[in-house]
Amino acid sequence: MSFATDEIAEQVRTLARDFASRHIKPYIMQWDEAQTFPAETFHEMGKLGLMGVLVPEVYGGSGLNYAAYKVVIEEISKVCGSIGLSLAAHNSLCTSHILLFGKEEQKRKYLPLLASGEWIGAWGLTEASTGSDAGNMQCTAKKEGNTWILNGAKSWITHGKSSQVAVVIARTGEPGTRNNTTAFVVERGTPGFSGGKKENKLGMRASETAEMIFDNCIIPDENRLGNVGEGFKQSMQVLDGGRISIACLSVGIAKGAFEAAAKYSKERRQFGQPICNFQGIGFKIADMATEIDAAELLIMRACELKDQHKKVTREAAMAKYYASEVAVKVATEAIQIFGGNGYTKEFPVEKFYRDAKLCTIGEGTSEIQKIVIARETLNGF
Ligand code: COS
Repeated sequence: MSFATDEIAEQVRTLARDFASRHIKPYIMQWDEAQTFPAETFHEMGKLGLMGVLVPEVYGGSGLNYAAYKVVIEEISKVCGSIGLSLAAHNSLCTSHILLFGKEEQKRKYLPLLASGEWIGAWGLTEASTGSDAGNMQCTAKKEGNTWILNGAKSWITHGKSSQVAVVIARTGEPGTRNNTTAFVVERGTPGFSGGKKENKLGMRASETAEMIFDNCIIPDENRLGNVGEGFKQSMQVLDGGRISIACLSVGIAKGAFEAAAKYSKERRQFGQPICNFQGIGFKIADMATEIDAAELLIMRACELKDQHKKVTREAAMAKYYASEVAVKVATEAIQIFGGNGYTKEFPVEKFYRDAKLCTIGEGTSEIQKIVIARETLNGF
């Protein structure tokens, strides 16, 4: 396994890096303080092809592979975790669900709007009482003639208020089995569909997280994604890709924090010399660099398998678990290297620290990843 990326991925890196430095970096603290979700920034990223990285060109996307997608999420997240998170959720959850399980007409209708960034997507699996136990959801869809009537609420949804379209997974059978949920596409403006409470969060504050509420929301059967009863299994497959995204987001945050801390350790002087000369700091730098590289290697393996259309459940869970824990650790050490300065909003690392924590929770906690890794590993014996 090598760190070499192909020419296309390098071009994408330059594009994403340039966009992040000109259109994201100057505003991150302002957005963070006010919890502003900068929808316009996503429309602009759409014009550059960053909102449909994995979508084939025939549906208006960039038609790139996971290796290039990794670079996009990482470069944006190095500058701002919030924007990286929203970009990842849009690409890998809502858009990927339609790409993986939509009928041809559904793909032709929705993917060009999502890939161009004209529409921002949301994905509704989680509910207030069912986070890790996602299969136990309470939101229902009842068939009436050629329509479905949705009732219930989804919680912790990225773009729950600002999205123009959402993929929603609802119970279509009796509780207690994993074959009783179905996925639907719900457009904003459909009567009975509204955005609810917006969360006030520790980090990732410029990425909107909100409830989606369904009150006798009537959807045509043509908006059903795949077969009745497949919602949970589809979601698990979507999350295999989503977890790679969160791993990329994590490594982006870790690299952002690391680069800031490494530079600072060479500039900051104590006892008459730069603090990087002290072994206490050097050992931290060594651990941070090694763990970031290890996380990146796990991600590259998962991306390679995904690009080969192989099952990636175990490798995606490993990459997500390890990279997210590394992000928290690296951001914590970065603050330690910055000392008192790192604890203030004058320096960049406190934001990396707050943003990083989400990565060990969203799209399956570290504990859920360990369950998945253990099960998949033991299956081989
Ligand atoms: N790919 C394809 N199929 C999968 C799969 C995957 N990655 N994971 C599970 N399935 C299938 C199983 O094979 C099983 O199929 P059968 O009924 O045909 O045997 C079915 O789905 C049910 O799987 P399982 O029995 O493992 O379901 P559990 O309820 O035990 O759930 C965990 C397993 C805990 C792994 C799952 O609920 C999970 O990932 N929870 C976290 C959800 C999450 O990440 N939420 C955050 C979303 S934030 S956007």
